[in-house]
Amino acid sequence: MRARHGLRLVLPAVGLLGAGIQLAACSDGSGSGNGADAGTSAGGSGGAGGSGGAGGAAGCPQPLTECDASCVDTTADPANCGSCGSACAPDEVCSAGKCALVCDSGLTTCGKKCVDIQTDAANCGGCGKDCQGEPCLAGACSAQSCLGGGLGRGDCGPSKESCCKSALVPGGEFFRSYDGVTDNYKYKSWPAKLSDFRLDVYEVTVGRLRAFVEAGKGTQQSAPAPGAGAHPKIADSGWSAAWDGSLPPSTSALTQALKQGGGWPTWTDAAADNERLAINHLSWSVAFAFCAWDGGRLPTEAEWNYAAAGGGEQRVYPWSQPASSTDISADHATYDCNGDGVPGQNNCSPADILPVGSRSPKGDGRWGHADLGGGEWEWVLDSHSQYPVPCNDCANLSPGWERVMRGGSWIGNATYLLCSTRGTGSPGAVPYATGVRCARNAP
Ligand SMILES: [Ca+2]
Ligand SMILES: [Ca+2]
Repeated sequence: MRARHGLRLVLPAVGLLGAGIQLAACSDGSGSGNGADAGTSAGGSGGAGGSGGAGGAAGCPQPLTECDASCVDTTADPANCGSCGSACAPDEVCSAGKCALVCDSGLTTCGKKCVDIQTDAANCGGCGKDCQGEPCLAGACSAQSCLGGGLGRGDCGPSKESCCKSALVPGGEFFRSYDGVTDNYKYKSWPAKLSDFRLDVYEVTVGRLRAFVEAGKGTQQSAPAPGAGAHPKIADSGWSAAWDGSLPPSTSALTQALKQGGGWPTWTDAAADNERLAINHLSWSVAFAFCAWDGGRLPTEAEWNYAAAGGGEQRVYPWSQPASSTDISADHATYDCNGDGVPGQNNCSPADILPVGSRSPKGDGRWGHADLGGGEWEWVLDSHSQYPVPCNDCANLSPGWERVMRGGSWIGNATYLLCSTRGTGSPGAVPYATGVRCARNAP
């Protein structure tokens, strides 16, 4: 509650009007400090704590190099071979950063480029086989956590597809925490502009997190490299070495944390019946480390809100059609302990936690994302404070605040599932109805 009290002190008047201060009790059941606060921190003027994005000034994502305002691969681009402007002769290729008549051993000639088809996402397993935003690992398009498929990795949703499937979210403009219809969210106070990005269709499953745990990740010894998991257009948004200590000291401590608390953890020490359930009891730090390891990153709060609201459609719920529809039922989402068909706060049990995508396609968002409303709360990158204004690919990275989670959960009521609702928790906590969904950079 410390953050909220501090927050109330800095809220500008427009925030009070727009958000209609509503300090919801932590009745969602997702753990201490995890109550959705329904926009309490949505500030209006970008005062203390705001940290806008750099808006494209942060350069090219690794390993690309900026040459004449374009991002190029200087190891393979015959027009910029080894360095910007170093063009190869017409009959030469660019192999490992050097002009040559033939590609080096181990590389494949794709057009005029020498590429490693084991790892090149535009030529994965063969020339022209584009991974459409997924990484290329061992010649196959797949995020790390779904490599090889199997339970909770290759069998998600109604069509039993890759649990790592991601969908493109076309950039645009919208208003954060606005739907024009529901209480607290009728004011266009917080505009935002976003670039294209990709967002995983499903919440991270137990099966996917198991791949992470089995790889020895998520501990202090295996902390992400500084800068890992950064948003490509937001400076200093990657992992900080200062956070290493917030990770569990060992794998056994990590798995113990996944099981602690008063709720119903989905993690099991051995792969069993839960692999397709969303992982919960997840700390923000482990969620960040997971997404970075998986070739992605945490979505920013603006990105998450944008995907849920259908961008400029400003949907009330992710599935709302028309956008102003307040229709919600057990067909759309798991919430209010309805997963076993018997809803209500007196009827909650582990049977109410269903596999990811169980309410698809009826509950999907505009771009096909499942469980944006309900399922588990989802951590995002941002600190929980005022919304940054202006917001061009922005995130609030202020240290010392709690972190934001969005979307409500299987146990909470419908209010928490509104696209506009914000929740919060301290980064080291393991709130028992909170997991994560990873974002990825657009190709
Ligand atoms: Ca129930
Ligand atoms: Ca969710």
